[in-house]
Amino acid sequence: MRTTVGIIGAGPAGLLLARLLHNAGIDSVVLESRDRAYVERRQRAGILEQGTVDVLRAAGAGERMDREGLRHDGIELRFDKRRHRVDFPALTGGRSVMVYAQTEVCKDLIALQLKEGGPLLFEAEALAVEGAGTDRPRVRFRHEGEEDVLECDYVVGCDGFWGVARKAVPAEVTRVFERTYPFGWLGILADVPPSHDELVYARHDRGFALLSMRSPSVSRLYLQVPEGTDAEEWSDERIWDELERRFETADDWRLRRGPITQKSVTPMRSYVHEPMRHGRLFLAGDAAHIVPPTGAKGLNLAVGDVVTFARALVHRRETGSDTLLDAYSATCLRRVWQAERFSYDMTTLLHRAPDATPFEDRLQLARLDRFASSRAAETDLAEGYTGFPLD
Ligand code: RFL
Ligand code: PHB
Repeated sequence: MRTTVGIIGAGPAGLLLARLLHNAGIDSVVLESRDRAYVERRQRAGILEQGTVDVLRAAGAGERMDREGLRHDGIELRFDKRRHRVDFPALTGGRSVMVYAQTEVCKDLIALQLKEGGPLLFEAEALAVEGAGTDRPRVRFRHEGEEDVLECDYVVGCDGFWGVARKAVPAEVTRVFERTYPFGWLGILADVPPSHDELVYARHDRGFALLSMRSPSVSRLYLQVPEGTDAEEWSDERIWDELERRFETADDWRLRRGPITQKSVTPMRSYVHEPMRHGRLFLAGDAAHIVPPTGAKGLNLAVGDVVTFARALVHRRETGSDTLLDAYSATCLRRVWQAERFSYDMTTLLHRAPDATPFEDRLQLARLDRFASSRAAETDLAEGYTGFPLD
């Protein structure tokens, strides 16, 4: 098999890249190790930045998002039983975010790719990227029990944190920057209308809690839990009781309970692999970097990376110049590090470390109180949350 761009992974990064290349008349093949149902059901992100929404629309993948997605103009910060709303458009000159689940973004992009785009092979596992430093990189993969080779002009590793593409970057040119956190998130989906019309980020002495949603009738909620927690240790009643405690307010706000349909625990990590390119191998999305989910940045960063790659390749086709491809890693990393900073700040602002001292607790409350008293502090948060520009 031969193609211009070999794409490993059909998460948001790989699927959107295939779509952007198709629209530019550049052929690609996508290899995805899992089956279609698995990819379409994997519960993850829920928030799309303004820039991501614009990219999906321009790519012709925004039709259902515009019908079913929920535009959100703010979030609520909850601490000390107080509530403070951050108004995004007022602070950022009109920017907002969209609640539209990653599962739905993937479903829309898969349907488009199968209908109009190049090959998208499910249950096709990349085994290794070879010849990244040459003009003819190859992906060795296994599909339907047979080993095969995909020969490419470029390979883009969109295969997530556990993928194989990153391994093809030689250790001597690689630098990894990493931080793990001593807690994780227990996430649930529940068949109950969201208890608030915007997301609620709550800081509590017992730990962080987040109220999010998937639709007007489905709630998505998260609880900070100790690292290594087994979701089965948490009965439904225990989850609701704990959420109720952490979201408690001084007014008459009430948490609605309903049947829990899914339950899982996610570890938290910050991770950056530099550089994001080696020869003709490019890394995009979680394959190159991870942020803790508190800032809702992971999917949006993946989108930024593949837009940057697609632009650079189109530029090369139009001008013969490699300048933008050569700048790929540095261009992406600037934005990545801003998202790393923002996600780290949001995480340390809202979570309670197991060894937190009373001094640190007070500092957290003081940091939160700044948002309620300083427009400059609020503006910084609103700019970070609604997203850093692609350019
Ligand atoms: P993905 O989605 O992990 O997709 C990688 C794909 O590659 C496949 N793969 C392989 N295919 C072939 N051969 C191999 N050897 C392969 N190895 C792996 C995998 O099966 C998979 O299909 O990476 P991508 O595309 O870079 O997308 C990144 C996002 O998924 C991720 O950053 C976000 O989900 C992070 N995230 C959030 N991001 C946001 O922007 N907003 C949010 O609100 C948000 N909330 C979240 C999140 C992540 C969470 N978890 C579970 C980590 C909430 C949670 C709880
Ligand atoms: C989600 O809805 O899954 C979600 C929303 C906001 C976050 C993280 C996850 O910060």
